[in-house]
Amino acid sequence: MKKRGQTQQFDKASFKASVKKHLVTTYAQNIETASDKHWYLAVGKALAEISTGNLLETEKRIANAQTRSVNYFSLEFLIGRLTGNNLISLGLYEQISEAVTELGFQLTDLLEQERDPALGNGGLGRLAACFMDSLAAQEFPSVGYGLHYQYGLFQQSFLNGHQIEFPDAWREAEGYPWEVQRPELNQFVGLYGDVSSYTDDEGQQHRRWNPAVTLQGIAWDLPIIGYQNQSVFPLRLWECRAPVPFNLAKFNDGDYVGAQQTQIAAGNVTKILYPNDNHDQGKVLRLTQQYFHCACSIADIICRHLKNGHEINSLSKFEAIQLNDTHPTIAIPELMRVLLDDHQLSWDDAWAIVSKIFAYTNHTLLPEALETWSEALIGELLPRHLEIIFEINHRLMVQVEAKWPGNNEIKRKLSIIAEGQSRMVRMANLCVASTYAVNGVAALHSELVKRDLFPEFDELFPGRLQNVTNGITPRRWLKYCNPQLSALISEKIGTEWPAHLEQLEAIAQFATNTQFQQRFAEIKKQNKQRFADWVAENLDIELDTNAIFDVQIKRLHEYKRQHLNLLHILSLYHRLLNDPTFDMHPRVFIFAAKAAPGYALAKDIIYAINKVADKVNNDPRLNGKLKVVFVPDYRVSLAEIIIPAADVSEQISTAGKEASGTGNMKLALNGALTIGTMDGANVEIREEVGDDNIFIFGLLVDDVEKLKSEGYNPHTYYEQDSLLKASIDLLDNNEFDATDCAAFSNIRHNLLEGGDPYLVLADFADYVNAHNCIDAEYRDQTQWVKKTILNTALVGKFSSDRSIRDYVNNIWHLTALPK
Ligand code: 26M
Repeated sequence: MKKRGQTQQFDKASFKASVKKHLVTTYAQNIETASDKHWYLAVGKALAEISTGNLLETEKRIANAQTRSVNYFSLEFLIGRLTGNNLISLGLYEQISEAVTELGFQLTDLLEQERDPALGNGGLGRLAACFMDSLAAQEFPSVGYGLHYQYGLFQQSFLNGHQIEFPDAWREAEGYPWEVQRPELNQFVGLYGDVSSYTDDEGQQHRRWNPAVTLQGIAWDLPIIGYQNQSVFPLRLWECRAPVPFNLAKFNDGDYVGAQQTQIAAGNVTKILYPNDNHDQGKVLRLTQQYFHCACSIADIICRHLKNGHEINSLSKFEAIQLNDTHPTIAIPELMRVLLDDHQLSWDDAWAIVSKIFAYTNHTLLPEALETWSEALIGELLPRHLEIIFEINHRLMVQVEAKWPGNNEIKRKLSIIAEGQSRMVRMANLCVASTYAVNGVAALHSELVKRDLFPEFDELFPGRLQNVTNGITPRRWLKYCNPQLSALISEKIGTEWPAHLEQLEAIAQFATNTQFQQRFAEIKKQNKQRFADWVAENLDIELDTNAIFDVQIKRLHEYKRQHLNLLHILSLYHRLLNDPTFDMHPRVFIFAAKAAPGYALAKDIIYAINKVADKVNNDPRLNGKLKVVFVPDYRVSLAEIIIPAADVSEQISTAGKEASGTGNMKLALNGALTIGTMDGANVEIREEVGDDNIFIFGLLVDDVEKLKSEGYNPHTYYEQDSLLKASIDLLDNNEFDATDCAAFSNIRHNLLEGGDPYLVLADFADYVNAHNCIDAEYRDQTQWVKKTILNTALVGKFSSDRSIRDYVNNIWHLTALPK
């Protein structure tokens, strides 16, 4: 047998020939005149030849191993650019760089040509991408299932400070070089129609769904390349098309255009990623997307299972399905339907399989984000699935009755169907009732899932509710994005750490070593310079790298409290102008965030920050002490240059609202100190780095609940804190904007008259205080650098490799592929 090495065999001459071949034959370009973009595409295609071969090899190894796989179901995979990262995983970065140089180009320039595949909104989608990377790195058999959106998350730009959105054609005209179609895996999916009964030859009663519409699922695979292990696992994305022949009857009637109607409708299904984040809207097209995803993916899993020679009854022995939030929940009734109606299993046999296959991850407690679908809508689109949901609910209610006889209140709470004006299906309840494991994404969040969201389910199904703390891949979020720091670390502790992040702890011993401190600080400085150069070139703002780079990068949402950050900036502005004794170390406040297009207040906050930025950046009275930069179009590739440049990481959500956060982990890993509330994974970051190396402020979860139940009144804070009053009043006196004050007064109104739902005012004073500590401590560079080193050293727990091992050991029960 051929021995599999750690890294890919490589022949430079044939690689260069392959690049040229793709340039000419795939992209129809002349060698002499082709642009950087076409060279990047050709390099990508030449590399994809290697990964596609390895993908097929890995597929065979999994089939031979006769072992369990996990199928990660997610409506979002925010993978970011693949080429640079894949070169690292293949262990070919240096060699390809050399080959590209010989072809007359700089590899780094070509890598800049790649668009981010933005097939996700934020944390949830990025988590799915990190998990795929860690599954591959540790060679756990796995498939990621998602949608092949034609347009990813909108591109953001600012027009006079206002967010405007453009479609994101991430594949451009040429297609994405890393993806490969798998026509033999294409599927058909039904929708609408009715359900009928029939009796089989043995006198058994069955139900049959007769869909009125059929869609086709086109399978595209993206390679997830294992870190220096040569295994490649698929991220399988489904594109929706109308099946050909489309409407033959109409076609033959001569209605050629009418015959294509269905094609146009089918083309809509995977046209666009919904840009919501932590907010449910209940649109039919979204449910169609969800079902289309689940039907294709379930069918694919069953095909693979049968093709590998297994019985349908052994499905749960070989397959686990992880639901990334409730978005793919319809997979549960879909698998029941297939087992009952297509494979003619009894309910009990089908349920025995289904209830051992699915596990569900909860990512939020926000009520507005908990998905419900109207019973009427599901009944119309998926009539058979609604019947199955009713039956699951009926059996659940029987269990509830047995445990709490006669208790209708608990029945109402746990029921999958919410009673009311129009009856709604609660997807989270369906998940908890049908899966064998439910997990929250950080220790605190998982406790709140048990205590506040599902206490009765926790009693009914003891042990089902668990925790798996999130993580991030150290390959992209340290090795790739911060090459200088990575080299320094490797010099000290060897090169194994990207696959064993807990080893970073060994650099803690250098935290007080003057020479190491100097080198660490020098690298931070250079990373700040790299970002400052980017800002100068793209935004025409000059930044001083001696200033504190204070970073808040995440979706724009009230609960994340970018407006608390803004109020602090206004307080500094106020003090600089009005208090002659006030001194501060220069600061640059860096924001990047997209607002959901329909979220008016979030857009107002963006506008307000932009206007404040315009003013403070150009106000000579401030002596350059205060700068504000709102970087447009936040995306993975931008995070890769901001994160290594950060001194301070803003993680300031209202306690209890941020399930985990993962940007907090990326920033700490790259040596930024966190200013944060006791929320999500901040709690665990504090545990790891120690109280001296993090700035914690604000109300705790229990304080928040107590204050709210006592009747929170933001006015009392406003009246009693003169700095807060001065800062809020700056929102209302045309200081920053003479043309459109509505945005500013909307924010002020939300905080004062709107009841300040996220307790911004209640946390303001403590937040300002924590920032004062940062200012003081930054001035002692020796101490500061020591703390940043300790942050990098002590956050090894937050490798997504560890998260994946937690899933594997406690939920999926997989074994890694043999070497
Ligand atoms: C809902 C309905 C319609 C369309 C889209 C949605 C939707 C999309 C994304 C709802 C929520 C979405 O993502 C939520 C999210 O990103 N949650 C974050 O998950 C991270 C990973 O676990 C956590 O770290 C964050 O704390 C959590 O906010």
